[in-house]
Amino acid sequence: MPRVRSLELYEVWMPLKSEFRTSFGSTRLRPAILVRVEGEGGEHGWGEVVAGEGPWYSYETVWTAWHVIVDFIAPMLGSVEGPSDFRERTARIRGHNMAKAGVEMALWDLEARSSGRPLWEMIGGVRSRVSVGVSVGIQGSVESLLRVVSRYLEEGYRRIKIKIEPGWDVEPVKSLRREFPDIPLQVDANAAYTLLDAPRLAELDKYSLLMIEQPFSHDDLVEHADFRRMARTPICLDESIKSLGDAVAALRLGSADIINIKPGRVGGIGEALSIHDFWSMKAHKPVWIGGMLETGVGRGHLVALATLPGVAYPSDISASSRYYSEDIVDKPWELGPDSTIEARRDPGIGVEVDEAKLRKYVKKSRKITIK
Ligand code: OSB
Ligand code: MG
Repeated sequence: MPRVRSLELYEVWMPLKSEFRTSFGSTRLRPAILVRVEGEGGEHGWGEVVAGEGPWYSYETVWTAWHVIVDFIAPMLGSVEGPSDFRERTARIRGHNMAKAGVEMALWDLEARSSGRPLWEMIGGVRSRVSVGVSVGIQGSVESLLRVVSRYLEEGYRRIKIKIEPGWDVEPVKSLRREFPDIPLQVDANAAYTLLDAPRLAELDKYSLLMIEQPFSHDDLVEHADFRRMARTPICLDESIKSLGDAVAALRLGSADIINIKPGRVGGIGEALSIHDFWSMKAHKPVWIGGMLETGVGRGHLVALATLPGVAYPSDISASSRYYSEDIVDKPWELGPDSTIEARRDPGIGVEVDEAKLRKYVKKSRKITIK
């Protein structure tokens, strides 16, 4: 990888087509930090910080990420030789995985673009089309849920994931199953339950779900292991897996069948690859790639990861148009045949930021020279 000579940050606020509600909160305007790195020879790379506006999904926010990147990560960048030694060089910074990941992803894109290769090929991807599904927020009524889901099915999405919380779980799943008996269906609780809810969650066993995602606390492995012995539906961890170490512990404890890998949550593509290799190749269990309402930049990194051999369930990577009327990249991600998205052959993540569009949504920007 060429030496990095500058780092640019763009704080963008992207209006969502409709409100996205989960058990931890609701979003209408999605913030993100787009990260651009430039190499000595003028080559560049893009990454995205997926922290939200409040510390709800994780403790990070766009503001903590901005601070950590500007004051701690940028000063360390001078000694980074490539994406693979980024983690080691920034190891003194505890946590702040989303801040680290945004910069690390930009380095991967820079490395791939500089060598003229698609990122997905460079990281060991094995397919040029990835299987995707759509994540549906909590709705005001079962009728509106059925309407929204049928619209996505008509658009071509096959796998449906719905967000659940206490009071919005068995009923919506039962109604969806009645209307659509055969669709691949799964639920995501975003840590909204405790073991006291186990009997209610076990009722979901009747509806042949692909998996239940993160029913218990954001940092729990023990309750998940206990519940896994009480129910038949496979357990998938999202929030609880923040590093390879967490995946190793989850295997040892028997906390999960499946892992949803998000590069932002685990500190970057390097750590995502380690978790993928461990869970799929050592533990022989499936993974898939999760999403955080990314713009076209983050989405490009997700598509690259979804081409990995161990990805065995549809990933949460819908088309740009699922969330945004206008994406900030030149070629918005589109849904292809059989509920797939194509991993482009162009260098890096395969898309470029459209500066005119970016300008419309930027609230703050900053350029830092790397010494
Ligand atoms: O838990 O997977 C999650 C969005 C924001 C925060 C957490 C999650 C999600 C999603 C949406 O489920 C996935 C996507 O389509 O980007
Ligand atoms: Mg989740």
